[in-house]
Amino acid sequence: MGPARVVAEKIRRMEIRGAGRIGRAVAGALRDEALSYAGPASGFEEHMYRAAAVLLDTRPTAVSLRNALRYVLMRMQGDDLESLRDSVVRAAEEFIRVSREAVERIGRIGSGRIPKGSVVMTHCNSQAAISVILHAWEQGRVEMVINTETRPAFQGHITARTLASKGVPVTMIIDSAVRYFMKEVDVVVVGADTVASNGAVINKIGTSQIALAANEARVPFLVAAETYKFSPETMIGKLVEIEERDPREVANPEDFPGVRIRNPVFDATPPEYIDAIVTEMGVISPHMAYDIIKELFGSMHQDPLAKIQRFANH
Ligand code: RI2
Repeated sequence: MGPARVVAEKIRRMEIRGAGRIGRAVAGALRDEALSYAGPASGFEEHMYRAAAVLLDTRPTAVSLRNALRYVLMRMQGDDLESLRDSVVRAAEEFIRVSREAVERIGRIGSGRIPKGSVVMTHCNSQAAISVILHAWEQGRVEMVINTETRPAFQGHITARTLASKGVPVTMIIDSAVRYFMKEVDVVVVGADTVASNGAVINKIGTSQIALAANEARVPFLVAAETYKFSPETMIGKLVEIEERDPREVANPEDFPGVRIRNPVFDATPPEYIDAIVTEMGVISPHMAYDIIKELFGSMHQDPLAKIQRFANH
């Protein structure tokens, strides 16, 4: 099995998860495919598009996956095998480096938005949100973090352990206790899988309910998102597909005869409920999402995704 298939399987099984990690893993898989390719130069581009198609078909919601593929394949160029391969390796490594730096920068920028002595609520497991919280913690701004366990995959457990290992006081709650605790919260910080051009944020299921509860209690709601989580597709009216995973992640259907179990894993929080999105380029209002996408993707002459999809369909 080639590197792309191995990584695709891990992403599908959620062994590799989290929008940023998925993007970096995808870029790394393309780099490894390029390095292990042993055919003629004339077959290199097709080989890379086929590898990208294998990766594309894993998780549909997080645009970081598609933007990582775009980033690398847009930069694929050369007259011979060596230069083609070099261009892919260079682009993939650049994406990985830029992505890591973005998470760090978001932490530094976002921490300024956490008032001193804050109780911070977070949901699921977001490296970008954790970066904000840890930078704020180092600056003495965080009194406590309340985090949700995040059913059904319990990624909140990772968040709780990560924060506790850094000495941050953490209280873990069940997802449905969010409104009960909101009166104790000063600010909510969550991550994003995709930011749509209208400023809506698609993140782990339950995020929109937290935003509603925060709005009701007048608690600021911040999203930490690298700019490669902004979706160019949504500029032309495409809706973000919400992944629905195996119901057995929720409960064993055999224990519930006659019951349909559903497991959507993301939801959309409308821009009206979001106070700010912290990106590595700065803090923006969700209503500026369109401008960011236009700036980043407006000059894209040909979207490599269309070509990847052709290989995915064959
Ligand atoms: P970072 C995760 O999705 C969560 O929804 C999280 O908020 C988001 O990705 C962003 O995570 P999943 O892959 O990129 O766990 O900030 O379904 O780490």
